Amino acid sequence: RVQVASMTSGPVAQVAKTLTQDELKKLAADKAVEYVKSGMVLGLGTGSTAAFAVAKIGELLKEGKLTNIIGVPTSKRTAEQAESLGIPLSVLDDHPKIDLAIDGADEVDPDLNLVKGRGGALLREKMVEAASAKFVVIVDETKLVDGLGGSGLAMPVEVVQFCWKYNAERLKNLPEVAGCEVQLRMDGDKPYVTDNSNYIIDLYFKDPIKDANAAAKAISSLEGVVDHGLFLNMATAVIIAGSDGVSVKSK
Ligand code: ABF
Repeated sequence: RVQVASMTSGPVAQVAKTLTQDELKKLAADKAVEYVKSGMVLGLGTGSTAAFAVAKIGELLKEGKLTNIIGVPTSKRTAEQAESLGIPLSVLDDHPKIDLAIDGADEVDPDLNLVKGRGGALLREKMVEAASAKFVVIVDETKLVDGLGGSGLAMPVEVVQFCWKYNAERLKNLPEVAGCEVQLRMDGDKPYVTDNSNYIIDLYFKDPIKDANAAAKAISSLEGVVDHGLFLNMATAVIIAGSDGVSVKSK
């Protein structure tokens, strides 16, 4: 739980309000949905924070406060949630231009570069968000890092199933990610399989990645790598909910 202090008027009285991480995620999501206008084609993100945004869009549609929205989901999970809320859905084949995408992230650096994909949906997220005129990221303040890879948590790489061990070894040996540990993502006692029938190899760093652009390029250059969780220069704005309230950072 995170302490949020709000000032009352009069003598210096401070009312401390305690918000859960979920409440912070919802604050960021609701703020992002303020950017949504009727008639927009929307990229719908994946993950617990994005789910709050999808829920809010569904609510506004139901109340008639938003109309003519088309959602392009970034995962099967999000498609199911959106469908259950009555949000009309489409795909990039039919709507290649998206007005606004809203999605969470795992790490945000000071230049608004991101690590995404711990939820396993990185490929569709990247495709949809790259096709979006605006990409608004929603996070609670625990996602802020000084350098990508710095949280010590996984940076995912989606690979084809064929000879994944060979590719895990090649990833580990790339000088651009020197020192990282690699691990096949599991789902119980079986490998985790993405919506695109691929595997995920998670990279763990002891220190932030020195040159994220060089790392992204080197990882992408390996045959059999489908995509990776480095989302560089993609975010238009990042909405951060934290102990000081909600702030919006944009480039
Ligand atoms: C998606 O959801 C992913 O890119 C990221 O891995 C994850 C963040 O999840 P949460 O919002 O649940 O922390 O945005």
